[in-house]
Amino acid sequence: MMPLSQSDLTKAQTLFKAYDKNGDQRIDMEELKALLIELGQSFENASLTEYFNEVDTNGDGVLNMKEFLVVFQHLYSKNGL
Ligand SMILES: [Ca+2]
Ligand SMILES: [Ca+2]
Repeated sequence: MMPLSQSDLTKAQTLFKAYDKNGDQRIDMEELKALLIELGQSFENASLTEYFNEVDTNGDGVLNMKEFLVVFQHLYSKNGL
């Protein structure tokens, strides 16, 4: 994993807030799905679940900011967002 620059961190936080539709400071599966679709990533539902479980490292069923940063890095390394 490459370290995130301050501007990447800001970008990640902006995305996080924009897609945290219910404002609970967590990204759930539906919110992640909306984000990925918006960014043009296509996921089969099964692989989305698999992916979500993979990045949800503490297993509480939602992504906190720290967990979301991993998603951000995956997106970043794929598309250079
Ligand atoms: Ca949320
Ligand atoms: Ca989690």
